[in-house]
Amino acid sequence: MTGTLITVAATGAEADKASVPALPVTLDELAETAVACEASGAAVIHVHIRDDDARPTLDVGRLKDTVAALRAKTDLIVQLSTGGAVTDGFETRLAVLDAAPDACSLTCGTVNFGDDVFANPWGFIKDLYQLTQERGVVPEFELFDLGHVATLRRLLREFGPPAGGHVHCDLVMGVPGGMPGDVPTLVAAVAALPEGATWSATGVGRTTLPVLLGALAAGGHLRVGMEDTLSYAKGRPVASNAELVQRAARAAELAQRPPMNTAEAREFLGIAR
Ligand code: KMH
Ligand code: ZN
Repeated sequence: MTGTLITVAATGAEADKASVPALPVTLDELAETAVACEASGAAVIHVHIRDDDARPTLDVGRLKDTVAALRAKTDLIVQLSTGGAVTDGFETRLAVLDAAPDACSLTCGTVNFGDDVFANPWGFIKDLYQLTQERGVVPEFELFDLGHVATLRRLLREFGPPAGGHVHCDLVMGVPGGMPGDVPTLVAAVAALPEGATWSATGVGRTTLPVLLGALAAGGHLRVGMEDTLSYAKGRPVASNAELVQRAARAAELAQRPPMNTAEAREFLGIAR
């Protein structure tokens, strides 16, 4: 049994700064969050950025500045979102790799996303996957539904292993329209993964704790953060990403699988520094 890889998804594309003042939206806020989360046990940061009006953007210049700032201030693995917001087009999402991150998310299928649709058709998925291979950016396969595992298997069959050589997935559970965030579904999704794949799980909203505890019990890794969770407990808003990382780290310690440090995480994911 290995230690626990903790990823912090600090901002996301959906929450509104006016309603969630603790959300990190500027580069300074993000860097400050990143430093606190690394000190609390995170090894990976999953990054969405915002523009000057705190709206989601995939502007490549800003993404480059973000990668540089996070590298200057932390040793965290910088994983840029290629999912962006539901309104982002495919070309814009492919261009995220121009910012040369260590890693990126790669969602393995379309999913209903509340009242919206998060579009990931096969043509886009395979173009993005091949680009990660060309650029040496390590993908994390985001699975919002069980059917996404079939597409992951197809990618590996048709195009071979990812950059870094290791398949690591993230089960994104509890999105309205995706797979539910409960233990039976978690067990079914893990059983469907390709041989040798490792996985993290994240439960959105009120599925946060069942998914966190189920993932630890089943030998998985954790993604936490304000992209997915805005209530720490009933009636108590999340005060910072760091407190979510601290709670995950405490649970991992309790499970006797303490958080991996960044060097261990790089080795685990096949990411060179
Ligand atoms: N914001 C969602 C539409 C990712 O980062 O790759 C997509 C998302 C997945 O957050
Ligand atoms: Zn994301």
